[in-house]
Amino acid sequence: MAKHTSNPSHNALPQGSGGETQQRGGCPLTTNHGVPISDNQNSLKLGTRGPTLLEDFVLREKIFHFDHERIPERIVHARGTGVHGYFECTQPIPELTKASLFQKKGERIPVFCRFSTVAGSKGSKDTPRDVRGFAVKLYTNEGNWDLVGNNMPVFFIQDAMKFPDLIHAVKPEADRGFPQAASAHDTFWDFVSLMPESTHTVMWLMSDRALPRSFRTMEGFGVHTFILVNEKDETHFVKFHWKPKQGLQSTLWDEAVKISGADPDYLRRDMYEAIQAGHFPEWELGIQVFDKEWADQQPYDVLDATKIIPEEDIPVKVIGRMVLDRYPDNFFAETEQVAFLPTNVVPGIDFSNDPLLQGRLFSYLDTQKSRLGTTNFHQIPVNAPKCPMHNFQRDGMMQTHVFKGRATYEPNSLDEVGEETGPRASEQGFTTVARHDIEPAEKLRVRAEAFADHFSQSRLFYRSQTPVEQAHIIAGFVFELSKVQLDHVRLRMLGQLLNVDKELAQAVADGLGLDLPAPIPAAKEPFDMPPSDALSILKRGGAVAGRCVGILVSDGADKKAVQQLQQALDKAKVMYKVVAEKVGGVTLNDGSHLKADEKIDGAPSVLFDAVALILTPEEAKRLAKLKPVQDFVSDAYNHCKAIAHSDGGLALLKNQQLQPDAFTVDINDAQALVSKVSERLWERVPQS
Ligand code: HDE
Repeated sequence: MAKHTSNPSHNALPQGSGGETQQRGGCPLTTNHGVPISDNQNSLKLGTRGPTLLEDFVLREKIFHFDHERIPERIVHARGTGVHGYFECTQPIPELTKASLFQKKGERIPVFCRFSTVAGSKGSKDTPRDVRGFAVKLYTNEGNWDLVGNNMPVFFIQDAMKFPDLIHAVKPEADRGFPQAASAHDTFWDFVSLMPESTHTVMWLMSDRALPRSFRTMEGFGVHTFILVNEKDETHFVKFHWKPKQGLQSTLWDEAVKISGADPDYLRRDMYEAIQAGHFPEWELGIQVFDKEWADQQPYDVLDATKIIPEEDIPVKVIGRMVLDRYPDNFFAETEQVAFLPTNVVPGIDFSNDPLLQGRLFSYLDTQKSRLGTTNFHQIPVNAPKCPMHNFQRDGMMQTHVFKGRATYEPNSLDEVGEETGPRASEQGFTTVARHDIEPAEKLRVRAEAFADHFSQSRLFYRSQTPVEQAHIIAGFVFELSKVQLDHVRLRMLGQLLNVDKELAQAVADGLGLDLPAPIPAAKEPFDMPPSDALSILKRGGAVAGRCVGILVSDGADKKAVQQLQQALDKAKVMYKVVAEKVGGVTLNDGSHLKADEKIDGAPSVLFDAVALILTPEEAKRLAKLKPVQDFVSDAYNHCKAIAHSDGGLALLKNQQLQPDAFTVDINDAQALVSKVSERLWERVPQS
């Protein structure tokens, strides 16, 4: 029999559920309708061992709600992590735009930012080779502006018409349901090898940009050309850039593969831990501004989303900064339910005629209705504007506003009898700017001639990379095409690569053990553009603060060395985790106890930017026999990371036949480790 507990008095109950989200300790447990519950352990049965009764509304409500906890995942970008923060205007640009967020230096507005992978399901890993979403909702005082971008400045296709085909090709193959979160399969390469316009973005996808070390070390791009409109209705074209203060950094493919086994949540955990530790990631918002006359002189079309504007041609002007400083309180309510809409623009920002952007303007509103189930998704707190919002839209599923009065239409004259009339459109409101550059034309289902050059910028990207990065791109192509089982697809892709760079195509063919086919004729002959350093990660580098070091310790490790290292890391704002054979920790040489954060096989060195090996020679000898210890050391070395070592640590390296070099430093020189935390010694491993 259920034990009877006395019900709390109704006066103590929280106010009706609507806004009540605080789960106070000790407050009465109730049903969704506010009825206090006395027993949350047992269902209502006939006798002690009899069948459960249908009348048990407490059980049925609980199970009913549980059964419906999931909502459809996003059709793309299903896996992501969101963070709150703020945007601050650092350089007002009233001459370019009337958008309120760019008018006053120092003015801050809240933002919500969601980072994502594209192809994988919600439960897939964080570190596949993939484009990353970089979507920012800026809650301005004239409505929400959503800058729904990616970590690559170009896209696979030029026209929205091809988006479902692209996504069908990259998602798990329709008959077999795999591979998950991977582009290394027949259908993806079949599609892109038939779509020369994809080549430029495929170059980015094969590069280290597709393997970010952290969401914090990625750039963000609005991709499309947008339009800025000032008070006088003058217009300028604009491209938006987010530049990370943390610098750029990626992982190696071998690391990414191992990370996905060790910690499938690597990127979201990294963001969570950095924010918990007070290392708030920051990006500068930059703009490339140009006018129609300039655009008309370029050898590519600025409305073509497969093209960049080299930063050497139009420098990026910094106008603001974004700081992310608060992890959501509730993943589902915020990160899962956030709905980004490229149609969310504010007065002062307008759309260009980019045919990919134009298609997106339909898609996002449409998808939110099917994903969130109601046209009232804008009322979900993370989606609601933080400025006043009034209109005559009413009712619908899950309506949470209780509108007063009977003014649900406009015009009305209800004020004449003393009633509220409701809101009115104002001249200050959003107006689509008149564009005089669009000539009257026929309706045509065509692709503009100016979109025809698919290879010049693919070549520009490849030739702007360092030799190390070029080697990674070649290895990326070789790996992916090795997973393709259709010979004709491999050959066709090699034929496309010949249009990009002959040496690249030859190296990929060599890696596959294939002869080069004849080139596939290009729609427009590519030409050479001057290399752009901004396209390389390694030419730009990363910052030390916010990185993470793994400190492997053994019993008897020198306390002074451990402390000195910890102090140096703290001073440089570098995070660290203590790793030991057992999670209980170790006894240091002064008899004190050092608790471990991780057990060695739960924290392989792929999870860290650099490592320290603080072991006694005796313990090093014993631990060298353990596979996770061997991997910890050899992976750190082969992934070209800095390694600080005690004598025992050095013995571990030698035991693995690893030669000391400029990036293996004495543990007593903690500063040497700190200075190398965001770098790699590429000479350690031959890159081809
Ligand atoms: Fe998206 N995209 N997309 N996309 N996209 C979605 O909207 C779509 C494109 C991007 O964290 C979906 O709410 C079409 C380019 C991000 O919630 C969907 C086309 C760029 C996110 C959709 C594109 C993006 C999405 C799925 C071609 C970079 C995640 C769920 C016309 C500029 C936002 C959703 C988040 C999400 C459609 C192309 C970025 C289906 C039709 C180009 C970052 O509406």
